[in-house]
Amino acid sequence: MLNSNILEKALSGNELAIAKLLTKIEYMTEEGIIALDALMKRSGNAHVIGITGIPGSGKSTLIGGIIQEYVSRGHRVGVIVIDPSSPYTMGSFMGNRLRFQDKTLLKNVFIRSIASRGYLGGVSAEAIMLTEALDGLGYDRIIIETVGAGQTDTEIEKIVHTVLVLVIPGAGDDIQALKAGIMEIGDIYVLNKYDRPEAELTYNILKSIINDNTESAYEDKWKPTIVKTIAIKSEGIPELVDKIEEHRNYLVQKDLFKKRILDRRAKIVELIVRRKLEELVTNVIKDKYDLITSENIPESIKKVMDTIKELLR
Ligand SMILES: Nc1nc2c(ncn2[C@@H]2O[C@H](COP(=O)(O)OP(=O)(O)O)[C@@H](O)[C@H]2O)c(=O)[nH]1
Ligand SMILES: [Mg+2]
Repeated sequence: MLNSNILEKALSGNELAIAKLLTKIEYMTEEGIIALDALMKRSGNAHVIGITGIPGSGKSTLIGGIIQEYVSRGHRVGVIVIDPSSPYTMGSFMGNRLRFQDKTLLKNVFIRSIASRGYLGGVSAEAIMLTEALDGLGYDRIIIETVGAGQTDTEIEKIVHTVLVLVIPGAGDDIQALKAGIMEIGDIYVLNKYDRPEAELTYNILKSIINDNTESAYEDKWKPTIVKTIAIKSEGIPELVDKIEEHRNYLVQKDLFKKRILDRRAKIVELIVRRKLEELVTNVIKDKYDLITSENIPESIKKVMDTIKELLR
């Protein structure tokens, strides 16, 4: 049973309660699933933003700026960082400005980092469940930072409303990826580190690639744009947030806002079922190892499948 106290506390903004609740949800405990169900009845309002780009391109620094901009505009921001290596704290987003000690920020921002669990750059069931939870808890702008690795990072577009692709000056690989159409997923391309020497050249290349990629595809479709930023100096952030809001309005107008939410919920079901099936296969193989004969592969497959079907009945 779920201790309803913790849910109430979380809903009233108690940071510790939120952290505990999210852990239960992330690990799919019985209480966690009940809490998620309760929160999902309240979710469906948040605008979800995915940020991808190669390591070191400035995603976290940029998110720090976006957080401040959104909070100053009266929003509550939830951040989910999918990173296999480094755990993030509020401090790492706010740099050395120490603005994170600001009470308003603390009250209106929640940051959670989760391990990627092998889904490099992709989305996991955990990421989507935490998105639903933060949405249900009243965070109305949610940012997901993924470790972008070009080709592997194409799942994110299915669960977020707006995809930001970070590009940095002189990043030949990024530009090649764009040319190959691999990174066509961006709604907004952020050319960060605009203080770098090759910035303008990269901007021009990026602009022509984006125009080539999308020119024919328009009619009334969203036209991807480029925003120049210098995240370490918080330059270009208000313009970027304006663009995100413009994209949000576009989605609402085209009836796509709710559709993305329904897609992400369908994705949760899919991911959890896949996870459970995978566990089942692992267990059957382990428990019924004698079903497997190395001489007859088709027969072994059939036996294992039959056992699984039996268990599912
Ligand atoms: N010159 C410059 N450096 C930046 C800018 N934005 C971020 N950085 C630096 O780039 C490095 C990587 O930033 P980080 O936000 O951790 O990148 P992430 O790995 O994409 O999350 C850090 O040392 C930042 O200070 C920028 O606009 N200009
Ligand atoms: Mg980062």
